[in-house]
Amino acid sequence: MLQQNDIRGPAEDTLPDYRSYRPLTVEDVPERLAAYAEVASTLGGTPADWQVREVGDGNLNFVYIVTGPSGSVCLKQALPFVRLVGEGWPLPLSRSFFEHAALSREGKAAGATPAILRFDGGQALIVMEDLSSHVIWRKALVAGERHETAAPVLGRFMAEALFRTSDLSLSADAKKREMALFAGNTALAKITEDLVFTDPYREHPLNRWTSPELDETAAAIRADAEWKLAAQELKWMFLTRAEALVHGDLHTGSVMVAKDGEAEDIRVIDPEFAFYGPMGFDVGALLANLFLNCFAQSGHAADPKPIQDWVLAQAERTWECFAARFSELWRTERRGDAFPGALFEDQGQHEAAQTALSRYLARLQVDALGFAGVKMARRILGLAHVSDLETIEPPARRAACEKQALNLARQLVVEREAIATVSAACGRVQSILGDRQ
Ligand code: SR1
Ligand code: MG
Repeated sequence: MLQQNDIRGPAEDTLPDYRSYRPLTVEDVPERLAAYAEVASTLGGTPADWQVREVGDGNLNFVYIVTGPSGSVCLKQALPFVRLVGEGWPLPLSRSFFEHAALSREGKAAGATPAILRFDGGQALIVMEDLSSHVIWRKALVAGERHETAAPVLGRFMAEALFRTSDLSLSADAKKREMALFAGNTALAKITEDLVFTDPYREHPLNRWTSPELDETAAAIRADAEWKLAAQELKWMFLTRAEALVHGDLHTGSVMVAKDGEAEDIRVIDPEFAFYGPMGFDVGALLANLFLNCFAQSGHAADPKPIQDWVLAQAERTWECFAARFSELWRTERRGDAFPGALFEDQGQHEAAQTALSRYLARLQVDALGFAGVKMARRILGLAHVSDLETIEPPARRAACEKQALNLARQLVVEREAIATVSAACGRVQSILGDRQ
C-alpha cells in the first residue's frame, strides 16, 4: 500500500537549492542587492547610498523598500516560518518559487502584476517594481476612497489569468505539466484547507473572535451541521477540482491601487498561494472581501449608505467584467482540449457552444458565492482577520457588523445554488443591512 512518505511531488526536483539561504535584515539588504547588476543599476550610486525600510504588513514574509539615487525597488523574502505566528509555525521557503512562477504567468493577464527585476530562488527572494505610490486596496476601501477601475481591471485579470491556464486554453498535456509544477505548493494550500474550510467550524487554539459578543454565535456555527456540510462540499471542490492556476489569496489586501488625477493603476500582488484549483475560489475571495468591507462601513462611516452601495456595485461590476472577458476568450481563444471548437463551431453549432459557456459561467458563479461565504466566516472566526472589521471600536459596534457578515456568509455557503448570482447576493446584503438609515 502507498505510504505518505512514498509520495513525492515532481516540484521537489525543480525547486531551488536553499543551502546558501540567509534571511536578510535591514542592514544586509544593500550588500545582497549589490550582487544583482540590474537591481544595482536601477538604484544607482553605491550600496552605501541605499536607504532600506521594512514595510511588510502581511502575515507571512518580510518586505523591504530600497531607495537609491536613481530609483527604488521592492524586495520580498520568504522566511522559513509564518511571520504572523513566529518560528513555532515553520513554512517552506519554496513559496517564493511558486510566487515567482505564478507572477510570471499572471503578468501576461490584463491589469498586470508588479514587474520582476530579479528572482533569486536560493535566497527565496523576489526583487520587484516599487509600488510605494500605490496603496493596498483594502486600506483605500476602509477610508471610503473609490477607485472606479479596480473592479473592471480585476474582473478582466481573473478571466484572463484563469482561462489561459485552464483546459479551455491549454492542451491537456501542457495543463497537466503546469498542474504538476504547482502541485508542490502543498504547505500553502494546507493553510487554506485548515484556516478557511476547517478551523472556523471547530474549537481550535488559533481561532479568535470578538469576545464575549460573538461567543454564542461562534458556538452556534460550530454546531450548525448544515453549514459545516456545505463548507465541506466547498473544501472538497478546493481539494479536487484543478480547473486553473488560481492566485489562491486574492483578497483586497492582495491588490494595490493608485490614482493620479483621473488615471488609476491597479495591480495584483502576492500569489504565493497559487495552485491548480477551482476558478470560483479567486472570484469568491474578492467578492468576500468586498462584502466584508460593505458590512464594516456601518462601523466606520457616519452615513454609510453611499459607500456601501458603491462597494456592492463593485462586486457586481467585478462579476460582469469577469463574465464579459471570459465569454470573449471562450469565443476567441478556446484552443484547449475542453469543449473543442471541432465539436461545435466547426460544425456550425454556435448556439451549443454558447449554451456550454452559459452553463459554465452559471456554475462558476455559484461556486464563487459559496467560496465567498467561507472566506467571510474565516475572517471573523479564524486566525487571520481583516482591518476593515478589526479597526471598528468599541467591540460591540464591531460585533454588530460581524454578525451581519456572518448572516450573509451562511446564506452564501448553504443557499448558494438558490441565490445563484452576484446580483442576488448583493440583494441579500441590502436586506441584511435593512433599515439602517
Ligand atoms: C498564517 S497565514 C494567514 C493568512 O494570511 C494570508 O493572507 C492567507 O489569507 C492566510 O490564510
Ligand atoms: Mg498575501
